[in-house]
Amino acid sequence: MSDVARDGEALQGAELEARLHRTWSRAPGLWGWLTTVDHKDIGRRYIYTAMTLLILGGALAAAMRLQLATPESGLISAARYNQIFTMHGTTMMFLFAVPVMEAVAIYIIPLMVGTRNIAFPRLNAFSYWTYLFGALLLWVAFALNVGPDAGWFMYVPLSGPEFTPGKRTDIWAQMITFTEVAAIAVAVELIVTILKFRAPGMTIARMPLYVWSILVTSIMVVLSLPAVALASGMLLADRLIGTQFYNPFEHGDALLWQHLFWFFAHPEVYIIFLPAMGFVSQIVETFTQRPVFAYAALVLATVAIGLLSFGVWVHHMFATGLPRLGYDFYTAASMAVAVPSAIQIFCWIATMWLGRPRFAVPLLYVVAFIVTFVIGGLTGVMVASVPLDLQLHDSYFVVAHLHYVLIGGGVFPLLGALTYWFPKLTGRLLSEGLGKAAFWCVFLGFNAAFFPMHITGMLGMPRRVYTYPTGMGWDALNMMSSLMTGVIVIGGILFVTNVVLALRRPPDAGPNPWNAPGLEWAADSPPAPYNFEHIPVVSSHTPLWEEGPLNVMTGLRVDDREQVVTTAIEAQPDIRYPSPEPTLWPLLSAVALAALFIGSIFTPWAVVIGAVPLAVGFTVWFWPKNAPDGEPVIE
Ligand code: HEM
Ligand SMILES: [Cu+2]
Repeated sequence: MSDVARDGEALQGAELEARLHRTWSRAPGLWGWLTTVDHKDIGRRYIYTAMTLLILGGALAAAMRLQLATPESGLISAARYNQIFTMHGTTMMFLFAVPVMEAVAIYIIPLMVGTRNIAFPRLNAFSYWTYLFGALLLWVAFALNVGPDAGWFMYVPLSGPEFTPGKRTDIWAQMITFTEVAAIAVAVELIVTILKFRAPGMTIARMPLYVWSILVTSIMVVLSLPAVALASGMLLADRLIGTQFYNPFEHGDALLWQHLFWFFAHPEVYIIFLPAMGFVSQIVETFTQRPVFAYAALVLATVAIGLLSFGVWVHHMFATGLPRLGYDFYTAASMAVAVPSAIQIFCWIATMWLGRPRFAVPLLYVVAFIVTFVIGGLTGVMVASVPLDLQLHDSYFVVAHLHYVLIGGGVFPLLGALTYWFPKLTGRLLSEGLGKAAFWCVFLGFNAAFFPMHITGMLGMPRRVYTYPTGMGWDALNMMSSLMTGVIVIGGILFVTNVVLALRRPPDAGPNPWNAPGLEWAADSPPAPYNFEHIPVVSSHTPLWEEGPLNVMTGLRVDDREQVVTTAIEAQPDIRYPSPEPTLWPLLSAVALAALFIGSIFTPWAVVIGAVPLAVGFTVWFWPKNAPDGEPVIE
C-alpha cells in the first residue's frame, strides 16, 4: 500500500495541508461553483437564499401592514392583497423557515460532529438546486401576476377546480412538491451524517444539544412532509385530471385536506422550533462558559416534543365540528407539549443562573426568545382550550399568537445563531454595537407591533381580511401595529448593514473567538475545504473545554476523499468511506426534474416525457465507479 498517502507521523503540517487541499478543493471559477459538493459551499448558498426569501416575505408583510394601517384603505385591491397574503405565508413557511433551519445544519453539523463532508454530498447539491427552482417558480409566477391567492393553507373547496380556476393554485401545489423533495433529501443526509459520521468517541450521549435537535427534527421531516406532498399531489390531480379526492359530492372528503395539511403543518412548527432550541443551547453554553444544566433532561425534552407534536394537529380544526372525545384528546395533547418546553426553558435559565453570563448579541437574542416564546406559548395553551378557541378562532388573536411563536421561537434564535456562527461562516465577527442596535429594533419593534394584535383580535377583528370598517375600535391598534412594523424593518436593515460592513473587512476572527466548546470551533474560520487536518477524537459533549490539546486519529487517505464511518451509538471507528467527487449531474438532474414538475402543471404528458431526461441524469449520476466500497479501518 506504499502508493497510498495517509496522514500520520510522516505526513504533517504544511505538506499535509497542501495535499488535503488538492484532494478536497473544488475546481476554480464558475465550473467549480456549479459542480461543488462541499457542504460549506452549499450550506452558505442555502442560507443566503433562504435569508433573501425572508427579506422578500418581510417586504410583503410590510405591504400588508401599509394596507391595514387605516380602515377602508384602497391602497391594495382585495385580489392583489390575497396574492400578497398567500405569498407571505407560503414564502415564510415553505421557502424561508424550514429551509433556513436545514441550511444552517448543512453548514454546521458536519463540522460539529467532526467530519469532512455531509453524507450524500451530491444529493445535497441536488436538493439546493431543487429548492432554488421551486422558489423561482413561485416568485416568477407572482411577478407575472399568476401567483397563488387562496392562502398558504390552500383549503379546499376554495382551492379546488370549481372555485379557483386558472393556474395559480397549481403553481402553489407544485412549488410544494419541489420544496418537499429538497427538504426530505436534506433530512436524510443529516440523519446519516449524525448517526454514522460522528468523530470517534462522540457517543450518542456526548452529542452536543444542537446535534440532538437536528437529529429529532430530521426524523420529523421524514415522517411529516410526505403528508403535505401527498395532499398537494391529490389537489393537483383533482384540478388537472379530474380525480375527486376532495369532492364530497363524489364521495371525496373536503376535511381530508385539512387533516393531511395539519398533520404536516403542526409538526412543521416544531421543525422550525427544535433547531432553534439547539441554537439556544449552544449559545447559552458558550456565553455562560459552562456546560448546559441538566443535559439529559434537555435531550429527553427534545425527543418528547418531537413525539408529542405528531399528536396535536387537530387543534387547528376545532371549529370544523368534531366528536367530543376528539376535542378532549387534542386539547390534552396540546397542553402536554407545554411541559417539555417548560423544562427546557428552566434548564437554560438555570445554566445562566449558575454560570457567568456575558450578554453579547447572541445571548440577547436568547433572552428575547425566552420572553417572547413564553408569551406565545401561553396564548397557545389558551387557544388549545376549545371554548376559548371557538371565540378567538379566525381573529387577529391567532395572528398575534402565531407570530409570537414563529418569530420569537424561530427568527430570534436564528438571528442569534447567525451572529454566533458568523465567524465560522465568513471568518469575521459582526460589530457588537450595530448588532445591539439591530437587536433592540427587532425585539422592541416586534413586541410593539404584535402585542396589540391580541387586543385587536379580542375586539373581534377577523384575520385574513384586506380591510376593515372604521368605528369598530380597531383603528388605533392597527395604526400602532403598522408603525411599529417600520421599527422591525429598520432593525432588519441594520442587521444586513452589519453583515455587509463585516464582509468588507479582512477575515481575522481566528478559529475560536468566543472560547466555545464545540468541535466546529476547532476548524479554521472559515474552515478549509477538508474541515479538519486530522479527524478529532472526543471524550465529552464539550470537547474544546477539556484539558490539553484535542486528541486526533490518523491514518486516513489524503490523496482520496476518505471519511471515517463510526458506529451509530458508541461512535467506534468502523469503516473508511470514499466521499463522492464534485459533478455537474445533480444540477442537470434538478433541471430535468424542474422541467418535469413545471411541465406537468400544463399537461400530464410532461410526466411521461420528462421522465426520460431525468432517468438519464440519475443514471449518469449514480453510475458505479470502481471505488473501493468501505474498507475496514486498520489499527
Ligand atoms: C416583519 C415581520 C412580519 C410581519 C409584520 C408580518 C405580518 C403579517 C400579516 C399582516 C399577516 C396577515 C394576517 C392575516 O390577515 O391573517 C401575516 C400572516 C402570516 N404570517 Fe407574517 N409577518 C411577519 C413575519 C412572519 C414570519 C417570520 C413568519 C414565519 C416564519 C410569518 C408567518 C405568517 C403566516 C404563516 C401567516 C398566515 C396566517 C394565516 O393563515 O392567517 N410571518 N403576517
Ligand atoms: Cu398546531
